Amino acid sequence: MNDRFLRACRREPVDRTPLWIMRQAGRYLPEYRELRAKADFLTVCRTPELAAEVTLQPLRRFQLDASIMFADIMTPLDAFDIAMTFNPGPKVAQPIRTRADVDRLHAKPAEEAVPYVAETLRILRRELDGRTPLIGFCGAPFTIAAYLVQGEGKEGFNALKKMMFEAPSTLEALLEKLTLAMADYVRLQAKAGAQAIQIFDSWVGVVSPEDWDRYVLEPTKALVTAVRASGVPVIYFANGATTILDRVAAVGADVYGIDWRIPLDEARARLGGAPAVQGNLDPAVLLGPVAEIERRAADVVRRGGGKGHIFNLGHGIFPETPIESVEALVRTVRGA
Ligand code: 1CP
Repeated sequence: MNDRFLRACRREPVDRTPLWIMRQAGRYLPEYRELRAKADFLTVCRTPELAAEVTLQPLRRFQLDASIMFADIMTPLDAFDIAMTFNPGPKVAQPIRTRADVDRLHAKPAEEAVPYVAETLRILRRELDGRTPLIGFCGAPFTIAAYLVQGEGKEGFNALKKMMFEAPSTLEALLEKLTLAMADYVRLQAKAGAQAIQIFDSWVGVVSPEDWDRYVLEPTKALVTAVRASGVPVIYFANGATTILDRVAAVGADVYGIDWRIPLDEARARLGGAPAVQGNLDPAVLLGPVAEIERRAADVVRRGGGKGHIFNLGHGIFPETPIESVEALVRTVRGA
């Protein structure tokens, strides 16, 4: 059984630094593109056999130390019956803009809304058979709210910011509902076999420290607490939040995902030294030559300091990444 990743989450000694790649299943893989030519994105997410197949694709090519179930951060919003399309990112048919919009949201239990996610996880545990641990995930309340209010991924998220300053209690009410729904969703995942949960806060970098304190800290902490109560370690990835890492550390995660905008050893010091870290190679390095990939990846391994470090990119892998770059990366991290 390969348990390097789980041992690193717990800061136990490992024989070498474990490695997985954010968005490791997806568009940079020709076999993913081939499957997607036959089935649209939501169909893949909602069909357990297809979602499990896509999850396993990168494992067949690369010697990675963790698998992450295939879904999207917007998947659990099926509990609220929120209509959306993907092109390629999520687009919400009717963005949430008013107090009445928030009050209308009633979540079904995750078990009823997204049984296919639980089934995907059960298939994967069986298929993986201990080859790698299986990671489940969800979006952080703030990042999900950003998509719901803005309606899509957009630089700055001004519609969300407008709500923040114009109607703070509306945003707080939305965050509260999302926190409960995500907690229910991660409990379902842990019960179905997820061995760790990563919380993606991809857009939290847009907030000021004052707004972090008011809108991000409590909902995130509550979600982290819910994950830990279900018995699995939690990774919190706060993208773009390197300037407020002291605040980030207060959410109480087991592992902190670090983007590439800060040296990893510095990040660990700013987090107070204790927790495990995950990261943090700039994903764009994989668009460069092999020699540079090797040099930069080895530097990340060195700064990670071995114990309590999980190697990853500082954000998701780009769709245009050459396969040979990923091969060079995996070779370097395994041999370093
Ligand atoms: O066309 C396609 O095939 C769809 C592209 C795609 C894929 C492959 C989307 C739409 N989502 C996914 C899968 C996905 N999304 C995974 C599983 C893959 C893996 O990690 O192996 C995960 C973990 C996510 C999570 C996700 N979705 C995040 C958080 C991670 C991050 O990169 O910050 C975010 C922000 C999203 C939103 C989203 N969904 C899809 C896209 C292209 C995006 C981001 C861009 C946007 O908002 O427009």
